[in-house]
Order: sequence, then structure tokens, then C-alpha cells
Amino acid sequence: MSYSMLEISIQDRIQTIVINRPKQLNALNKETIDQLHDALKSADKNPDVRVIILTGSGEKAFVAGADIKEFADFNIEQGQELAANGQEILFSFLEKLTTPVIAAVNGFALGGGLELAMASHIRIASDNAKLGLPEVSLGVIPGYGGTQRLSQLVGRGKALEMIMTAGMISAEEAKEWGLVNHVTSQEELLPLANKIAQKIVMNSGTAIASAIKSVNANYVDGLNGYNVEVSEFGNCFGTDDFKEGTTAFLEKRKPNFK
Ligand code: CO8
Repeated sequence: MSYSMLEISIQDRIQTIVINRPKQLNALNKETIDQLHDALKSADKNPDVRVIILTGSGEKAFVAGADIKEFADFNIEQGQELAANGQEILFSFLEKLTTPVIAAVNGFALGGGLELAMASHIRIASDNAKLGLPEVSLGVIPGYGGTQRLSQLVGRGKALEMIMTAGMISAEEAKEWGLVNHVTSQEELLPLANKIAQKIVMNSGTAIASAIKSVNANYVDGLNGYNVEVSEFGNCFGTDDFKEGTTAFLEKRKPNFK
């Protein structure tokens, strides 16, 4: 697939995906969602990619939401289909990727944009970022998993306040709320994302994949996360990374994970 809405680069096993619709503040139209699905899927399958950084082009927005022009005249069935399809191919898909994804929030992260950041495994923000779920001001609700993931990240009370007021919070407030892990200047945002990614790259990819599956299991109905952890823990013992990691420790050297 060619990516007219994305810019993709790779360095030191870290792939950076830039959502590139700056004139529309990187709003997620269908094409962008399809391309993101394909790009994330390819990156996850690519053994040369160990971490993905997701960001928006320009200095103003990460993603200003789903593309409002696309769904303004939808009916009930089309609305449900839009949300279900988006959740399946992008938001839940991203959350379940076993390659870690860092969202570098470089400006507005609104509606579907904040939902995209929340589906990522780690979020960091620049100090000009504004985060919010303004959907109720448009007569809809967050439909890409926002009602669920925001409550998981900041608690039910704060989530409901943010959703019901349709307001935006600053990057600093988002950090205080636990919605982002770090806040830095716009210039330092991608270097910080890369610094975190480089630390992840040093560790075992198979163990990281098991950790993501185990943590995610806590949020899946009918799954016992402790049981998933036990099973994933056991699986690690069958990996080359486990042999390399423990051997390196015993030989007093740094591991070299393939
Ligand atoms: N969709 C489409 N176009 C957008 C969007 C968007 N979400 N956000 C901005 N744009 C466009 C504007 O229309 C404008 O285009 P044009 O120049 O052609 O008029 C351009 O980007 C620049 O925007 P502004 O001129 O408005 O820039 P400002 O600096 O004045 O304002 C804001 C910036 C505050 C970010 C403002 O653009 C804004 O409020 N945008 C909409 C934010 C929003 O409501 N986002 C939530 C959308 S709904 C959503 O995400 C639902 C997710 C779940 C859906 C599930 C399926 C139904």
C-alpha cells in the first residue's frame, strides 16, 4: 500500500509514523485509518522494527479527531458501523500490537486523536498539547474506545468530567491526571520519544510482547490476567531471548537480543 496520508521512516529499529494531513489538523478520515492499519500491521510483522513512534505533522496538532466532514450526515447504522470498524482495524488493533507504540502528542489530541493516543502503549506530550474528548459538543460520544480507555487511565470521575464538559486539558494537567507520562518542549518531544524507544530496544522483544499481552488481559472481559501472566511467563522460558538474557547475566555481560 502507498501511504498518501502518512510519512514513515526507520532508524535504529525505531519506526516513526507521522500522520500527515496538517491542513485538516491530521483529522482521521477513512483513508488515514486504513493506511494506519496497514502501516502498523507491516511494522509489527517487520523483525527490523522494535518500537513504533506515532505523531502528527506540523506544530499544531497530533490529531484533531475523526474527520467530522465524513460522518456529518450519517444515520444510526452508519454511525455504529463507523465506530465498530474503526475500533477493530485501528484502535483495538493498535492496543493489541505486540510491538510497543509510543504516541508523541505534539499539539491538539481531540476526540479520535486522544483515543488514538490512549490506545497506544505509552503517551508523552509537548507542552503546547491540548487534550480532550469534545464529542458531546457535536451530539455524539467518543466512539473509538474513549469512554473505556479514559476511565481506565484517569478513573471514572475525571473521565466523566472530561467527556461531559467536552473541555480540553493542558499537557501538564494530563500528566497530573496520569494521561501522559512525560511533558517536554515541542523540540524535545521526538528526541524524548526516541530516548524511551532506545531503552525499550535494548530489552527482549519477546518478553515485551508477553508483557503487553499480560497487561492488556486485565482489561478484557472474561479473561483472568493473572492466568495470562502465568502462561506468558512460562512461554518466555522457551525463547532464545530468555537463554540469551540469563546467560548474559551469568557471564557478566550485556545481552544481545536478536
Ligand atoms: N475533522 C475535520 N476537519 C477538521 C477537524 C476534524 N476533527 N479538526 C479541524 N479540522 C479542519 C478545520 O475544518 C479547518 O479546515 P478548513 O481550513 O478547511 O476550514 C482546519 O482543520 C483548521 O482548523 P481550524 O480553522 O478550526 O483551527 P483552529 O486553530 O481555529 O481550531 C481546533 C483548532 C480547536 C482543534 C478546531 O479545529 C476544532 O475544534 N476541531 C474539531 C475538534 C473536534 O471536535 N474533534 C472531535 C471530532 S469527533 C471525533 O473525533 C469522534 C471520534 C469517535 C468517532 C467514532 C465514529 C463515529
